[in-house]
Amino acid sequence: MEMKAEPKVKKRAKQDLFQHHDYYAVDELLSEDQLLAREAVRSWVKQEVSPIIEDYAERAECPTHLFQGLAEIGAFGPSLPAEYGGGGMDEIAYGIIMQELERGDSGVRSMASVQGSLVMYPIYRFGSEEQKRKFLPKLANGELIGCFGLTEPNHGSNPAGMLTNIRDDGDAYILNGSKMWITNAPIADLAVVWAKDEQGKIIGLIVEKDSPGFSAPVIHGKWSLRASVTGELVFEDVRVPKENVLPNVVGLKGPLSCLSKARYGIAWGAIGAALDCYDAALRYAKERIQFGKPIAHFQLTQKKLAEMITEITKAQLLAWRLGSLANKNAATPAQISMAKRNNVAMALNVAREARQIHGGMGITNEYPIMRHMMNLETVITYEGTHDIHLLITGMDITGLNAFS
Ligand code: TGC
Ligand code: FAD
Repeated sequence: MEMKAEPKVKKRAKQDLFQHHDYYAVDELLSEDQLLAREAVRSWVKQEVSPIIEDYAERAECPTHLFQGLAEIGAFGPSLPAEYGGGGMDEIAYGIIMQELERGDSGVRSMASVQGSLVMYPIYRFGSEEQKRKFLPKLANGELIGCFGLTEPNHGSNPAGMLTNIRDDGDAYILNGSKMWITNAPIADLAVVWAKDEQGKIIGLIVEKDSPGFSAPVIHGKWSLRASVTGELVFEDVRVPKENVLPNVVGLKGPLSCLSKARYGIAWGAIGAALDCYDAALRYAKERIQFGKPIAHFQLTQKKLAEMITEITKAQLLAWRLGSLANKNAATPAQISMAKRNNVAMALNVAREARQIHGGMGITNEYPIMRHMMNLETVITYEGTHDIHLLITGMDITGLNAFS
């Protein structure tokens, strides 16, 4: 991708006053490396993201110059092996990095989630050695930007019904179909695309940007995730060399395994958005005077703040425990679903309560609340909707499949 330099527009540099909140001393459960990773990403977010993000979100423009910085702080594939350009860290460090990024903006966390968990991870897990060597280091250092194409216009929650297909043509496959709602699609150099072969089996392909017949138009008009670019992927008789097929997976478990990796990151990420809203609301409540007192003095405001930190604390503990399981390779997809669902819904509720505490000011871009709230409407939908994750839990505990 050709990176745009940060434009020299006059921007209101926002002061980022965020302070961490750790009511149950969860930090005591973290290793020195995990804490160091958190500090590094937090200070990068304060310096590079917070001052510009409201302006980019307002203009509905992706701050593409941040890809380079994200690569430099190791946000792409933090828990993938270092030999392929990953960070070589553990799953909790990966989660914490996502939390800090989403504290800045869900769209910035999305840039990292897609690149690391939905593009690098499938190539690492299902790719050939040649594919790994060719693509992973350049994805890790931000030289190449990738996207992940699973959702279609008529198949969102039910990707098994996908219509995108390939036909054998000697040394290549001919790819036809379309994908919808694809993060980073319009700026990506390559797309990991899931399609059905002539036997109806789902396989993964790496489709490179300049392939004739391949286009990636922008989806305009989003009121959510405005600092992230979303597009379609359109394939009209695109020739994909057979060497670009991911050789080591067949079936829906391929893309769903990538989703498990990314959903795990979102379970942590959402806590970051919630912490930012809570932090702003706590500060505002102590400063804003009504009826001769700070509004924090009133019981109804205290109820809101107390419930917010209670829910954040529960989410922090859920994420930490999930991370401990993931470090032993023992986190099940259903456990990941529970944490993604709970923590994103928690963050959205915290954002709504924080908005109330800010009164009229809460709807302005002087505070991060509305941006987080609008972003979280996407986060509660993508990577499996709130209800789909509930049904995954339902299936896991009853053994009965509500999808069929
Ligand atoms: P089902 O029969 O249940 O499963 C098919 C095969 O997959 C396995 N499996 C998983 N493997 C790993 N991780 C998971 N989370 C898995 N879930 C299922 C399963 O064991 C089975 O394996 P095998 O060996 O028996 O073949 O499949 P189903 O068709 O009944 O679907 C179940 C359902 C509804 C849960 C699934 O389709 C689903 O999760 N739907 C939601 C779709 C979704 O999340 N889409 C996300 C698109 S990507 C995106 O949103 C990126 S946003 C990025 C950003 O900007 O951050
Ligand atoms: P639908 O599946 O049509 O669902 C509509 C409603 O019906 C939801 O409330 C859902 O919960 C409900 N529903 C569906 N089935 C059931 C059921 N069985 N029981 C009860 N209720 C049900 N996808 C990608 O592949 N790659 C990306 O990079 C990507 N990025 C995205 C970025 C953004 C900004 C957005 C908004 C989406 C992105 N997505 C991406 C797509 C996302 O994963 C889908 O939007 C999501 O999976 C839901 O699919 P859908 O929008 O088609 O909704």
